[in-house]
Amino acid sequence: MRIVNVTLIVAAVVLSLITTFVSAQGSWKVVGNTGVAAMHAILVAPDRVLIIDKAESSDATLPDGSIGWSCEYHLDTNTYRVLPLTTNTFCSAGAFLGNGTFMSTAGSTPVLQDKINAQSGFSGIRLFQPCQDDSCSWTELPTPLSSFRWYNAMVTLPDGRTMNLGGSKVATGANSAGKNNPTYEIYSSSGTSNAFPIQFLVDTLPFNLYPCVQVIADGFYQGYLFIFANKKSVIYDIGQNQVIKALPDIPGASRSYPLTGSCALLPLTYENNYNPEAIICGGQTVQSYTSPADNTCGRINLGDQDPAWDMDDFGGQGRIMGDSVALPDGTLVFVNGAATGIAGYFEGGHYLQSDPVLFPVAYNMNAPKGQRWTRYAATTIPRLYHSVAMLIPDGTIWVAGSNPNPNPRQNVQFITEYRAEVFTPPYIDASKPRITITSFNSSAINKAPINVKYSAEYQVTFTIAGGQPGTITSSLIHTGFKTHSQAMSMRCVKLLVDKVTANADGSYTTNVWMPPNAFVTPPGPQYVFLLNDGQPAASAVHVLIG
Ligand SMILES: *[C@@H]1O[C@H](CO)[C@@H](O)[C@H](O)[C@H]1NC(C)=O
Ligand SMILES: *[C@@H]1O[C@H](CO)[C@@H](O)[C@H](O)[C@H]1NC(C)=O
Ligand SMILES: [Cu+2]
Repeated sequence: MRIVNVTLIVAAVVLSLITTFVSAQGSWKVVGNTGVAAMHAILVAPDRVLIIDKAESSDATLPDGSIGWSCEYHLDTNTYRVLPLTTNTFCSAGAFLGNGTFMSTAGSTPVLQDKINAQSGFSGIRLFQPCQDDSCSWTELPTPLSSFRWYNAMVTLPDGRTMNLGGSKVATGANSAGKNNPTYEIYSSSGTSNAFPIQFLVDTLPFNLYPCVQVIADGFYQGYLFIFANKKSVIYDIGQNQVIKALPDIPGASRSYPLTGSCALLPLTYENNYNPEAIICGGQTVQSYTSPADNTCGRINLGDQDPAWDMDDFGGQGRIMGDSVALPDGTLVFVNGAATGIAGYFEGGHYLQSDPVLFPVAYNMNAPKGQRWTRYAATTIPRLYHSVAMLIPDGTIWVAGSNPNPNPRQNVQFITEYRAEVFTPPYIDASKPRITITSFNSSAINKAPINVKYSAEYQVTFTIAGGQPGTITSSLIHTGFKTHSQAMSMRCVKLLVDKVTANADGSYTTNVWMPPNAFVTPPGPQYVFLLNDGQPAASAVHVLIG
């Protein structure tokens, strides 16, 4: 028995050394400190991430000595600026309005403690108008949501309004009929509209918090919404407030809080007329802190009249609370999360999740099944409940957060994590020349967004140090509002690129075509990436489409 064990251990060690060697792709670096725990985050300028925590203690102090629970993290200097708020943003949602103003909604109970004075955020609406200096701050609206929401979802709609979906009326470990808020509401410039009932959020109890909602780009159901929670999904018409089609249940685990999987739209491309496909990965079968996480993904083609789930594994590793990140080369990376347990805070003397999964996996949607996954290099920092990850304009992935402690803690197994890291995927290769975009349709590249229109063509000029351009590709990306393993409004659209011409000054010019309409990607701030032989340019161009 003992000999067998030793043999097994030796074999396991050798195997893991081989795996590490073969799979060491990409690299990790700790870059700074986020000030507040990064429970929610969104890119608001090429060099700025807006971070929203809940009202809780931290080192992020405002000039008056009080503690703030939101800040703007500066990617260029890796420093942060604390932003005052007056309502509790605990487990809230966010989306850009089509005009470029960011909107945060919902939250939780008042928090009144030393240096913190947070009012109830359950029906809060907060606006943030991004800026390029340090002048912008939150505006909290006097006219709130029509009802209380916690763990709600938001999405930017094709007409530029934002939709708010579901949630519970109180904070809870799992939803129930008495706590549920099975409604949605749409914010218009004249204030919030009424809430409409949605039976789907009754049918998906108790695991329907942070539902997934995506605008369908093209095909049979163009312009309708794909809404997913628990194991169920529907194609929904918010114009008529009705289900257009009920889709089959996803096989295997439940996928919504606290059995949290990750839901994303796969990259769209002009090459197949923006055929929309969604993917949902990981989750949990039982609401238990000792249960192994699910190692499956379901992919569904929403371009079909009868969409059906196509199952695959999740890169060989069960994972709960993974964060999805759409890269400009069309791969989808999943990072963060745990191999055991469920989402939630430390309770009853134990963490609700354990066995952090430290390596990202990349999904290539165009590879044959069985060859779609690549395992990337691991970090050393666990990123459990309440962590985030997002693509930033230099093509790397910014990773922050992790706080499974109801009150921030440092001397525990899974600390409240303030360190921000950057993961550099292997497509950034220091041995290959990298391109730098120098102008966009004759405008200099600024931090402020350049206005672009659907269906229009734009000139992009770039330089390339010590090399010739190879195959130039481009994509338009909304990097998403990231929270609780959700990537709200995240979108990646591969753009048509014309041939490259060499200029007399040694630079090069090509033209990129914006997508045809707001179903392919709703209006708002996004980034145009340009890639040379699959390697993204030194920085993407900030645009406001629509
Ligand atoms: C965008 O629209 C919202 C809602 O009407 C408004 O409050 C905000 O000021 C607008 N932002 C800009 C930049 O016009
Ligand atoms: C691109 O810039 C030119 C002038 O530099 C302008 O005439 C043209 O309208 C712009 N294209 C678009 C689609 O805005
Ligand atoms: Cu939460």
